[in-house]
This record gives sequence, structure tokens and C-alpha cells, in this order.
Amino acid sequence: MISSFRLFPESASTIAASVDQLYWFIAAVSVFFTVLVATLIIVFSIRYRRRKAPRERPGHEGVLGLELTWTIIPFAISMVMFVWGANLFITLREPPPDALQVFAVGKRWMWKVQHLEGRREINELHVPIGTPVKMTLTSEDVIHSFYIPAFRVKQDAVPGRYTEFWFEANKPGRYHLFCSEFCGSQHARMIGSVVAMEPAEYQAWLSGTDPGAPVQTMAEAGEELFAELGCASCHQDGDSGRGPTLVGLSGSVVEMSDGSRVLADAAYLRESILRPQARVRAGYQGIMPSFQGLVAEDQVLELIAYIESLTPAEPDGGGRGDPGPLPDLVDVDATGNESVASADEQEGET
Ligand code: HEC
Ligand SMILES: [Cu+2]
Repeated sequence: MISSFRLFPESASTIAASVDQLYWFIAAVSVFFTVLVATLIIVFSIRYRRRKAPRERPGHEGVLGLELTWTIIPFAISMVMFVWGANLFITLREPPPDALQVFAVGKRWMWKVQHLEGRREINELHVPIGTPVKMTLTSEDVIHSFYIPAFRVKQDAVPGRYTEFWFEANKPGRYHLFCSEFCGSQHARMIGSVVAMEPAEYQAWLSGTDPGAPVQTMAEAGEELFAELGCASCHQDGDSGRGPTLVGLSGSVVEMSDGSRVLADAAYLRESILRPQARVRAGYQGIMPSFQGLVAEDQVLELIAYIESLTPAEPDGGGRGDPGPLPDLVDVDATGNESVASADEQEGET
């Protein structure tokens, strides 16, 4: 199917039909007005051409009804495009919460893909059909762009940052994967394929027994790195170490030494590992060394997967608690600043 020429890419995701409908609507409107204007140019240039003895025509001030019509109708049409497009854009921006997570790192000139269960692949992406898949992207060098025409999705991979997009494949098959951001001399070779599989097949592929089969999940690989890199010497269970406990950190709201509050998402965890001084936890010294240059982007993703897997055993255990500190902080907010400080001192000391 890939070798045969086609004007339009195949449609293999739930969003593809809506993207195409909007595309055809805009194309139809454009064609209609192009033809209308071109026809009028020709008709008018014949009808109102200069004649031998031109008769002076009385000028007129304009026709209000006509002017209103050609203002309101195009306005309405462009608003339809806007609202329709914005809706679709928002849908494309917001991954469903239960989406399967997959990670991809762009590097001149390849895509390195990691699945949470540990499977890694290069220039290939295996996904189940009928399941929303959320991709987290980053780059090791320059800006790349992850483009799957058959799914009608495209997202830049930016060095130093995580970007996200999602899709839900609905037709098994093998589809093109492109880098669609010019990234250097071999850019055109930065291609691969996406394999959409039945969920059962995907499960079998994930835990395959072939030589490439994973020995560790991403979180397990991250745990090993955590020990190797000496993170554990400062970050122990409970707040006994020199650094804060990382249990329950992911998804919680933490306070910085400058008083600001930050949601501990993947981007924050990445920054904490590579540029720990950028934002220092309130109640701690900025003694954590930077791991910039010591860990590759895919290893950072593994460390994050490990940190995300650290959820408190019992709700009132040693950790910073379940992902419910936000109401706490809001509560504290209402009672004034002092209690914010004391709440955090407690966190730092216990
Ligand atoms: C020398 C001790 C030390 C080592 C080694 C260390 N850290 Fe830290 N880490 C800290 C301290 C202290 C803080 C709190 C101050 C700050 O935010 O920089 C911290 C903060 C963090 C945070 C943010 C925590 C929060 O609650 O906001 C993360 C995530 C983190 N470290 C991960 C790691 C990882 C992963 C490693 C290993 C690659 C590591 N650390 C190695 C001392 C250390
Ligand atoms: Cu590229």
C-alpha cells in the first residue's frame, strides 16, 4: 500500500475524517470564490470595456444592501472555518486521560521510540488500534517534527522541552512516519513507519520473546539509573536524605524557595534533573549537581518513569501524600501566608 501512489494519504485514525472534512470545506469555499472572482473579472472586462464613444454614466454612492451582503456572508463563512478549526485543534491538543503513553526522542537522523513496558524501537512505532495513544516528544539536537499523515497528526520535537500529541488508530496497517521539519542534510532520510495492530497483537509484540524483547520496563530501567547515578544517596524513602523524597512527587504541587508553586509534571522533573538550580524546593539547599550531559534524553525519560512510579504505599505514609495536595494548598492560601511557610517547613523536616 505504501508503494502505490495516491493523492491523499490513507485515513487510519479517529480524527482523520474530521480533518479531511474541514480540509474539503476550506478547499470548496476557496474554489467557489476563486471561480466567482475569475468569472466576474472576465464578464466585467468584456461588458464594461472601453468603447469608441464612451457614455458618461452617473456615478452612485454604493448600494448598502449589496455591501452588507458581501461583508456578512464571507464573515460568517470564515467564522465557520474558525470555530470548526479551533474545535478540532482543541480535540487534537487534549489527550484523553486514559491514553497509553509512548515516548519518542528525535536525533539526527532517526526517531528513538520507547514504550513504558520497556520496548524500544528505532524509526518504527507500534501502536494498538482502538486505544488513544499519547506521545511525548523531545529532541537531542535540533527541532524535528513527528508526522503521521495517515493519522493526520504532526507535532514538533523541540530540544530541551517535552511536547505532546495524541491519536487513536482505527485501522490496522503500516503507515508512513516522517520528520517534517528540515533538520539537516539527511533530513529526507529521517523516515520510518507506524504499525497499527490489533490490541492482542500489540500486547504480544510488547512482551515479545525475540532478541529485541525488553528485559526491563522504563521504570525499572530508571530505577537502575537512579542507583547508578547516585541519586539514591540524597533521595531516600521518607525525607531523611539531603534531598526531598520523590515518593508521590509526580503530579503534586510543590513550593519553590522563591515562594512560587509548581506542578511537578514531566517537564518539571526533567528540569530538576538537568538544571536543578533553576528552581530549588523551599526548605532545601541547592546542592543537587546537574546531570546535564551525563544522561541522554531517553534516560531522563526512564528516570521520570521511575519517579512517576513512586506512589506512596499508605495514604498517610512517609511521602508527601497522594496527588491531593492542591486542595491543601488552596486551604492554606485562604488562612494566610504564615501557615504556608509552616506547612512547608514541616514538609522539609519530617
Ligand atoms: C547531592 C545530593 C543529590 C543528588 C546526588 C541528587 N539530588 Fe535530586 N535533589 C537534591 C536536593 C537537595 C533537592 C532539592 C533542592 C532542589 O530542588 O534543587 C533535589 C531535588 C530533586 C528533584 C525535585 C524534587 C522536588 O520535590 O521538587 C528531583 C526530581 C530530583 N532531585 C531528582 C534527582 C535525580 C533523578 C537524581 C539522580 C540523577 C538526583 N536528584 C540526584 C539533592 C540531590
Ligand atoms: Cu528531523
